[in-house]
Amino acid sequence: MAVRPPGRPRRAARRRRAGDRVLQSGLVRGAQTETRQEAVVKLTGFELIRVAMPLVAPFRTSFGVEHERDVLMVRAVTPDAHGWGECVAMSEPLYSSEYVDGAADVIRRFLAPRLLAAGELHPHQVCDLLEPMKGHRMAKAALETAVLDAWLRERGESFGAHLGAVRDRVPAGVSVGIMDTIPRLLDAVDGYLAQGYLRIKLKIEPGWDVEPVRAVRERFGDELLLQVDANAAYTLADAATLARLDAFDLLLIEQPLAEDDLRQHAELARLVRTPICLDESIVSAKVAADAIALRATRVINIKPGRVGGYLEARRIHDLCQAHGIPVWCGGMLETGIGRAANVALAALPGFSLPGDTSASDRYYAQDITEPFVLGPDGHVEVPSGPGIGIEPVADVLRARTTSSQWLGAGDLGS
Ligand code: NPQ
Ligand code: MG
Repeated sequence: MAVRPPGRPRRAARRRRAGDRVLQSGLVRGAQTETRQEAVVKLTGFELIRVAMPLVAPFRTSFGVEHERDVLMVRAVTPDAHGWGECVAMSEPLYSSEYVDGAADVIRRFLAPRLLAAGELHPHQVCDLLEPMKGHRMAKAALETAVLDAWLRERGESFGAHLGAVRDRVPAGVSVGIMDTIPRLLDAVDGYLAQGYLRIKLKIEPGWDVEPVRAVRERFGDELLLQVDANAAYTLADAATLARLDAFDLLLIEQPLAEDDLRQHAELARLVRTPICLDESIVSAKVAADAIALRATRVINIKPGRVGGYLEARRIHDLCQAHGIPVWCGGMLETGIGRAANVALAALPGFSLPGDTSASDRYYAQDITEPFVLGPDGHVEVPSGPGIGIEPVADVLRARTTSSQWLGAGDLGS
């Protein structure tokens, strides 16, 4: 398979991306409707807000058990608007190398000052301005999303419209944690199916794989859309165990091996029939192109935070579309702020599988925004208002905030 590197996209993508650079709006919508001034935002500063969100139930994965989500919110402030970005880093570096204190630190010391020093900027310039600083994609994504949201709110355009959404609602799947016993797992899955979820994802680890999958398949039947997620808990030496999952007609096995095991995933793909889907490994469009070329992945889980933002997420979507690779939108236990943007992304045409775009009450008894609800048909609605289309509820945000800090454009150099 000939794979086009992301540095050299098709002509249509190249045109779109060149337009991404600066002043896209003016070029795409007719320059007469918009002056240069209106195509940029002027940043007054950023507010970093730490929020403690208790989970409705402990969530166990192969890397640990979570009881509470420790969330870093970024609020970008301009003279006329503000915008929100939710950082998906966890409190400990268990999913990937990033963690929330580290993200807050790199934003405060290195990333926010670069954006504030730029004065006026177009949101599509954020990525290039932060590019000299290596890594820290989740931190960069939160900043870029906040700036993009502020810019879109100033223009009255929705996140979905800007990204290229083609649907006003998206099918919802749910991620089911590792349980103590199989009967408890069956009860949990039964409850989610009763609520209307259209696809079940079981978290697996060595010792909790073939039997739980068999039990769920036997109890709920062949029609159930079922997949598993190992969060990198296996090695190639486990190929025979993973091949036993072939008997259960899974949609995919998500991230069986380590983040940097691209070649070994390609090897594993030759030993199992179930499609492999990468999550942790796909940290950029460049790696996505490599993984496709190596045949290490047949499906990709796109998480905007993991890849440095929604614009890079869209590039991966475009790349996958060009290569016939189905994508779906992952989740990082986002509050309504991050969920709103994810749901807009999931409305792009290449998202052909249900995502981990569950309703708010999957994770939180009280979300920080008006809750996302699961429609009776198992779909979640894409917000249509300006920007991400939703705001925190002031009282809830206040009650859940554990600390906040203002990073002002005027404070640079101190
Ligand atoms: C995944 N998410 O697809 C992840 C990983 C994950 C919905 O399965 C706190 C913060 C706990 C982030 C647990 C889902 C988490 C987390 C799991 C992310 O791999
Ligand atoms: Mg995953």
